[in-house]
Amino acid sequence: MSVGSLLVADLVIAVLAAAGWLGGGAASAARRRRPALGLAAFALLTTVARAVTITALARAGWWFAAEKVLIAAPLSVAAVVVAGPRLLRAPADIRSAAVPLLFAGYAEVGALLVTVLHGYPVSAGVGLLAVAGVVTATGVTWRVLGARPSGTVSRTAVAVAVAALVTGTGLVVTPAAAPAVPHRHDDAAAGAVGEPTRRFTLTAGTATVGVSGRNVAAWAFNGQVPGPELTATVGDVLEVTLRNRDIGRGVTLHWHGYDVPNSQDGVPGMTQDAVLPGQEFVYRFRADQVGTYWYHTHAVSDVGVRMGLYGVLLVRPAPATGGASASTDGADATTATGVDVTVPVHTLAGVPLPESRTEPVAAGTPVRLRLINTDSTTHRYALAGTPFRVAAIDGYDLRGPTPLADTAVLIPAGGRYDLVFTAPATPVALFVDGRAVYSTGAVSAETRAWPVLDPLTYGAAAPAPWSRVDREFTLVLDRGLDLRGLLPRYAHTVNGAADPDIPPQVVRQGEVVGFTIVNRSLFVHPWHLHGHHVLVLSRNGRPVTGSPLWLDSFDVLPGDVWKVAFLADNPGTWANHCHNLPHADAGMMLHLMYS
Ligand SMILES: [Cu+2]
Repeated sequence: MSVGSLLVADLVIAVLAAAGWLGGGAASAARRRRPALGLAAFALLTTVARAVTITALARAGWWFAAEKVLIAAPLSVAAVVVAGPRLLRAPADIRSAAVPLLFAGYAEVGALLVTVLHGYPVSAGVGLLAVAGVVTATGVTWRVLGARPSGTVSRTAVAVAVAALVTGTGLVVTPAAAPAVPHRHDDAAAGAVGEPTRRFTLTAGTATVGVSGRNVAAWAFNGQVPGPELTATVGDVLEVTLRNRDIGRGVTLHWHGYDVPNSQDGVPGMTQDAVLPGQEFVYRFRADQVGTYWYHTHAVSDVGVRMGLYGVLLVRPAPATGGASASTDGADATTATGVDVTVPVHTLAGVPLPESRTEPVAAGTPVRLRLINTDSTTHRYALAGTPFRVAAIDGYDLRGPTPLADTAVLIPAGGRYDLVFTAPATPVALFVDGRAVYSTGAVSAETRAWPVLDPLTYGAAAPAPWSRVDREFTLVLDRGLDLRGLLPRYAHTVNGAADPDIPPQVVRQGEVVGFTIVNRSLFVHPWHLHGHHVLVLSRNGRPVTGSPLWLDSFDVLPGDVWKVAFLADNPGTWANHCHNLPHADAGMMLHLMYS
């Protein structure tokens, strides 16, 4: 069973146990003997069964089980010890079992709330608050049901509840060390990248665009969705003037996957101010990474990108100068003579983009399909009718990619895969989530049952460029109640905190920095570090056995533990966040800073 499934199973069992005890308690209070005994027996079994899921989660990693071992398990033991004997005795007056059964229910609910509202890391304060809640609810129940606890029991219960409440609240509200405020990094060197050789102007504005025969309201660059495709040759200096016509909440340009100087990274409030209506901002950087990238606004990005403020950035290798060009691994579809197709996938007002297109390609032509996922969730791509290779992921060529056939690829939010093949005499079609978006002729293929490529085992291995890690961080992804803002919110959290209260990660230039990313939530989190590509070391304890993988976007599934590392070689203050943009907006964003 995967850790993700275990997390779900544990949650379901905990809910069933709580419901069983509460239902049994309510039935016994109503003197309904059979349902009371039945529900309580069910609750007893599920409570005991939970020991199995908690133990399994603890074995998978302490992050997954900390609060379950330290808070849920003791509360469950208390529930079984208090309610179990009553149940076994099956008293003649079933109502006498109501308070113990309800106590067990409150204990299970308390533990459940700790997991759902607080999660990781566990704290004594939260444990005490849970105890206070359980004792208080039991005391109130006792009075309401007219039972007569002895004076000593009453006084003890009140004392325990008050002490736990006061201590727990104190521990929970005591502010942690306030994170340093990310500072503006004015990178004076950014203007020194040379004379511009590729100039573009992107004007952001509200627009009505036609998609699939419908007119939809969008936010567009130069009136089109996606925005203009920006192309360059490696070594060019790009100068992109961003103008905002009428996007009231402001816009910026973030070069997704492009490790630009910090001042050009386009994160409002960190590297620049948002460009407001009537304003402009000029980005300038050298195109020193070959490959498939994209740009998008980073101002109110969950809305802005969804509404259409994105486009493709394509940097081609320098043309070969005389003689045979040195072929690199996987680059068998040379773009100079072949067909080069960009497929930026997006969902605009519920309509999937791009629209389907068919273009015949002569047999023998090298084809490169540049698949780009600009949505906030994973898409599944399947190329039917030809063997192919994955030449590059996130702009970086893979080493020794082998031919694949009848195999799908999953691309995380923000990610890019370049597929290459030589056009056969028969038609080829690319399906995205079962929909044909590009084809060279009519193809009928059922691709849904195809296996999915695991990039961690694909291609030829090579030794890591470093044998050391100078600094390590662990990011535990979860959900939790965030009470620090103006309004309480159910945030997506990192190490129990939500933006802007997540302490920044501080590194020094030249260090090799290791990250462990743990997902103990039930959501997929596509992780995205700005300004750097990370080298994947392992996933769920299994090291990478294929080509080195340099990623800027990778899906951390529920229950996953990824270990990655990067070289701190691009000074500044960088966003480090989930690229499911509503998640980032709901707190899952922190900062990487150079000291
Ligand atoms: Cu997320």
